[in-house]
Amino acid sequence: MCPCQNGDSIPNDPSQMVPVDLSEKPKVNGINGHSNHAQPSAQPQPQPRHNPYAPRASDFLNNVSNFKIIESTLREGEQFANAFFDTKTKIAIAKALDAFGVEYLELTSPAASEQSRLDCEAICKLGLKSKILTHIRCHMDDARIAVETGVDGVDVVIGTSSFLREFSHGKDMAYITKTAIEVINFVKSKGIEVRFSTEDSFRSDLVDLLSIYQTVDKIGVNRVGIADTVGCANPRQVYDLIRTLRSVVSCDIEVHLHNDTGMAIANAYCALEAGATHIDTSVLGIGERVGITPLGGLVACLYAANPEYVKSKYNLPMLREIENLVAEAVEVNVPFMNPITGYCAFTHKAGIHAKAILNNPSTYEILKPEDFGLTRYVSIGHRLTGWNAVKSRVEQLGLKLTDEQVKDATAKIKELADVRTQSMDDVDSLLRVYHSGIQSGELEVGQREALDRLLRKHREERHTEGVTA
Ligand code: HCA
Ligand code: CU
Repeated sequence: MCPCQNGDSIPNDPSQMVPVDLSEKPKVNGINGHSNHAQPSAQPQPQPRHNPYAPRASDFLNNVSNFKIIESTLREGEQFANAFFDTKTKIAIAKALDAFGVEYLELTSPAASEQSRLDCEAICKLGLKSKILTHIRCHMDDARIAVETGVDGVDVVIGTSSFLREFSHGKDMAYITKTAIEVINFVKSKGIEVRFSTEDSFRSDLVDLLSIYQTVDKIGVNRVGIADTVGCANPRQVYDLIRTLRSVVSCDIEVHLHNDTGMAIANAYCALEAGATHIDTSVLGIGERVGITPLGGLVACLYAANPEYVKSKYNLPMLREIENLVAEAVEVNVPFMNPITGYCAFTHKAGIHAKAILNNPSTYEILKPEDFGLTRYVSIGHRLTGWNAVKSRVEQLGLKLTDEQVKDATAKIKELADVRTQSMDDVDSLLRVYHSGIQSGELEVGQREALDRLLRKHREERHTEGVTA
C-alpha cells in the first residue's frame, strides 16, 4: 500500500525528511524560529503579495470565486472500472463529502438496479446538508422512478452528438427536444430541481445545442449542463462554448469534463472563467476510463485563485481522509503526483529550494500545507542538498556549529550521498559525530581523514552495541 494511504503527505522514506513547521514562527532566520546569527532579526518580514492567479476584476462573468461543486463519486465514480460501492460504503462516502462541504451529491440512477434505488432513498434520508441529485436518461420511465426517491433534484442527460444519435439511441433533435420538455416539466411539477445536459456536447452541432438549451431555459430548467464525455475539449474550446452558452441562457450552467487528455481541471477552471456556475467532480477523478475533474485537484486550482473563498466553503483538512476512503473502496493508491495529497506534494529537495522554503515557504509553495492539515518536509540526505537545510537540522538537533562547520559537514553528506541516499538517521549520526569531534578538539574544518576516522569509530561502536545488546 502506498505510504500516503494511512499517513501524512510523507515521502516514501520519511526517515530522510525533516518536517518543517513555520506556521506560527518568524518566516525568516531559519527553521522553526531558531535565530540565525548570520542574519539577525533586522531581516524584513515578507510582505503579502499580489496573487497573479486571482480573477481579474474586469471580468464580470468570471465565477472562479463563485461556484458550486456537484460531487459525482457516487454516480460517475461508480462507472470507474474498479468501483463497487455497497450501501455502507456509499453512506460513508456521502457523509464524508457532506462534511467536506460539497454543495451537491449526485447518485446513480435509481432505474439502474433495485439496490441503486434503495441506496438513493437511504442517502436522501440521511438529512445531509449537501443537496442530493440523481442522474437519469432523458426518459419518462426513469424520471417517474427518480422523483419518488426523495432527491432534491434530477440531472437529466441525453446524447446529442452525431455519434450518439447514430450509434446509441438513434433519435433526432426533434424527438430529443420533445422528450426533454416532457421530462423537465414532469420533474418541475414535483417541486424539485431539474438539470438538462447533452452528452458529448463538444462533438454536437452548435446550432442544435444552443437551440435545445434555449428551449429548456425558457421552460424553466434550473441548470443546463455541458458534458465533455470523451475528454476531447481543450480549455479554449471550453471557454468559448460556455461563453457562448452564457449569452443564450439565463439559468445556471454546469460542466462535466472527462480527463482523457489530462485537461479536466484546466477545462473546469476555464468553464468558471467563462461563466459556468457548477462543476462536476469525483474523488480522485474516478469515472469512465480515466474519469473526470478530480475534487482535490479542482480544489487546489481554485484555492490558488482565491484561498480565503475556498477555505470558507470547504473543510480542506478532510480531503486526505476522503481520498483515502475512496482509494481504499476502489482498491487504488492515491497517485504520487496528486495535487495536495500526493506523497511528495509538500517535500522540498534541492538545496536552493530548501534554503528559500526555510526563509519563506511561499517562495516555492502556492498551496499552504497547514490549510490542508498537512506538513511540509525538507529532504536533506541527498547530493543536491545545501548547507542551509543542513544548518536547520543542526539547530533542530540542538547542536552548535558555525556556518563554516555546517558547510564542511554538508560537503561530507554530499560525498556520501554520491554513493547512496542517506537516511535521516545517517545524517543525524554524521552531524552528531561531527559536533562531538569539534567539541573534543579531535576535528577541525577540512580534516576529512579525521572525520572519516570518527565516523568509522562511531559505526564500529554501534555495531558492537548491536552485537552485545
Ligand atoms: C456518460 C454520461 C455522462 C453524463 C454527464 C452529464 C457524460 O457518458 O456516462 O450528465 O452531464 O460524461 O456524458 O457522464
Ligand atoms: Cu461522464
